[in-house]
Amino acid sequence: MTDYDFHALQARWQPVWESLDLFGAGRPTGGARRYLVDMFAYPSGDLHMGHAEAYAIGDALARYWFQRGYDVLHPVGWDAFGLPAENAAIRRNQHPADWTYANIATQAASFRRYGPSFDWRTRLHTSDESYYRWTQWLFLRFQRRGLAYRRLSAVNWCPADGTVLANEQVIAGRCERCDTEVTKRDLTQWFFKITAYADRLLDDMTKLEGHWPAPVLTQQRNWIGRSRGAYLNFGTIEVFTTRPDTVSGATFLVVAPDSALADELCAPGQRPSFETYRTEVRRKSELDRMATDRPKTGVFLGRYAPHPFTGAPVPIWTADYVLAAYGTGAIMAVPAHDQRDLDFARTFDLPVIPVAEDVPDADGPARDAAIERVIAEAEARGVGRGGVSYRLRDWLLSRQRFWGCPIPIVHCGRCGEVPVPDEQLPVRLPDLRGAALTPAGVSPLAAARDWVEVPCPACGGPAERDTDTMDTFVDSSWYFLRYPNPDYADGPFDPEALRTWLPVDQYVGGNEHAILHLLYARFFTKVLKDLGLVDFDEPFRALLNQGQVILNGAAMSKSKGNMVDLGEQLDTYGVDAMRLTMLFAGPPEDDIDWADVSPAGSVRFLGRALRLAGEVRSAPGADPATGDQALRRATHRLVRVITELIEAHRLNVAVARTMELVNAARKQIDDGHAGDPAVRETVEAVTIVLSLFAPYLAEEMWSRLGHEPGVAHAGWPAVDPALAAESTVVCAVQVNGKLRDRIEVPADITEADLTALALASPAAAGRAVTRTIVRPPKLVNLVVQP
Ligand code: ANZ
Ligand code: ZN
Repeated sequence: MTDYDFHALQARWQPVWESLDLFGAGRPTGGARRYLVDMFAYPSGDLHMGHAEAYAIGDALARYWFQRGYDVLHPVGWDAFGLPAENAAIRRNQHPADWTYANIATQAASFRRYGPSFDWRTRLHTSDESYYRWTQWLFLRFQRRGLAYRRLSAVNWCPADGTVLANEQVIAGRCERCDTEVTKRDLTQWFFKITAYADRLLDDMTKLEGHWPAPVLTQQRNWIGRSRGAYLNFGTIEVFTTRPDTVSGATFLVVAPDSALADELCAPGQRPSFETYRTEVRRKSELDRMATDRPKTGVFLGRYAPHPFTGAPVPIWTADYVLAAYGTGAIMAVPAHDQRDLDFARTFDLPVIPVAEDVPDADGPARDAAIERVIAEAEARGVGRGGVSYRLRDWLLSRQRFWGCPIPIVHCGRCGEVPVPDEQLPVRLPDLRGAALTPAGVSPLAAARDWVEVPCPACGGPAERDTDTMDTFVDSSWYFLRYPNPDYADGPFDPEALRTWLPVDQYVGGNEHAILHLLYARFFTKVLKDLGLVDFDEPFRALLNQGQVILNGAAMSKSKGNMVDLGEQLDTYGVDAMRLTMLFAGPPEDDIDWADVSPAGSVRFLGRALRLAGEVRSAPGADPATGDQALRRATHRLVRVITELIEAHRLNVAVARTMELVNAARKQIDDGHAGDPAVRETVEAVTIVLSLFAPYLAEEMWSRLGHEPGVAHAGWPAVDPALAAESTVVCAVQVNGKLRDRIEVPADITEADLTALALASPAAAGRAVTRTIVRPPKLVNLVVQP
């Protein structure tokens, strides 16, 4: 019934495409440009279903831009450093580099089969020396500006694995790998001072409004968490409160148990119970501590502080529901207004005093006025000030792990932290193998003594390299800047190429990156702007979050054993049917349940489309104007609609409309009109539209239609507005109020188009029109000099 052999098509066209170098963007023509970035892949194993979906979406958009004649940059690269690769390699007794580059080779081969419109010259791997050299260079620019600094910090610690864990590796308070309860440990760590950019990260989001998914913007706002309120002094203890208007109801203070303040304040008699409590608290995750429904626990510290307005002694407690890292790490408790404070007061029998001039919590304006009054009074008395607090913390970037970018700092007993000079970059990873890679409490790099011990770059004395590596989110915070010229040797990115391509017009990726990666990339861009290295302050103009591919309502995971293997699916249904299924399943943002879709149905549809191409009997270039007008109107209307749908990223509906086009052509052929040039027009339009969704098949159709290979650049089908109009109406053309002509116009014609048509009509010929009165679509009155 069909001769659709997708394996044969893939084998035929893949080498042709490679030889034609269809998507090289190295040579922009000077026309309008579009830069599309798919979030780059993490090389753990082969490509999976999630990649197939994301890249089908990104590629459809990139190919659309190619067809519209833009200069398009659609790059490819790998986020190649990182902990999962390191762990997987250690488990397999392999070196992380060997494991990672083997996976990259596998994924690259899979990409070539999948056929995205990548410019392979952009290819980069963040673990290459030629890349991480510049990650280090950038780190040093941040450090010089005071935006990278070191301080003691409590980190997640897995006692069983003897290693520090990233927050993402702590699942419900336990180590993701061995399920041991995670504790806190104090280590000196590197941080990026992202908090210095909190306001700009928040305020610049107005530029992204309407171009980024609203939930992502909301999540970023909440993550940054700017609260307005006041800092009030209870003696030497400063608290942050969003409700200074309730200060008269403050009956006790609570200090975070893991703060230095609690430790300082604790009276000698209370120390044993305080320390026992603190040990307990350190085992708990922040999330647990913040949960409102937990029974309240805490310890009296044996001290009092004076109330800022009355001077009355207020008892100081410590309790886990106050976090060290938010506000000042200390609160005034107002049990009459705050539920957690009330629960605590009831548990420990502390007084509850209603606020005198009781402000209804819900009455915004009255409350705001009361807040302003109290702030003014506190400022007048010198016991406080209005201020803001942020939930955002500085970005902890040190990792005590091997497979990452080494931190280019040397520690010297005499000179302190000394940056490695630029000309000595990159600081290469030491050549460690086998057991030396296994983390054991300190970074594995510390074991490479001949690597660690170096002369101080400043004084030449004995010194040691920093043995931490950087969080992989550092690598991914700037890769999109290097893509346009990944071989650039004079800096992290080529300023000329940057001017050509940046910022990114469309970023495509999963919403697991709604916060960290996207926030970090935005932060980097702003710092680079301040350093004068780029001239824009938002990296991604538009963002599309594709959904996930799930199965029977559940996320696919190795541990659940419900993975659908992409390779097997591609073997069974072919690349094009897989891509089409991904796009047709629903809006790009929605999850796709693989149990609900039909790749076999996609195969059948593609087979029907292919058959059309073999049946067209008119010659290439035949004038469709002589063909069936009803088919032409259907075609132009559908192409117009498909264009609008693609522009709006409603790819699933665009696929559905393409199916209608196929049906329309089919009917005309079945009615015996295979030689009608209008049929060719329709089938060519189908082919070009399908080149976005099913490129191998489209190339084959294009060839059967008698064209040279390279359907990717055939050019988007031109829409004739008259044919594409939903319907036409007859418009009266009057001259000085008298009917002179009737013209057929699209029912939805614009005022400008109708004016132009009327002025070109015979009724206007040779007359000096002084004014036009246009009532689209039915009436035009031309006012002329008598
Ligand atoms: C007194 C008060 C009365 C408060 C009241 C709230 C309601 P957001 O909006 O999230 O910024 N708080 C301050 N620092 C804290 C910390 N380190 N750990 C836990 N809670 C802390 O929350 C600000 C409010 O959270 C602050 O205002 C403080 O409690 C508490 F009717 O002060 B409030
Ligand atoms: Zn020195």
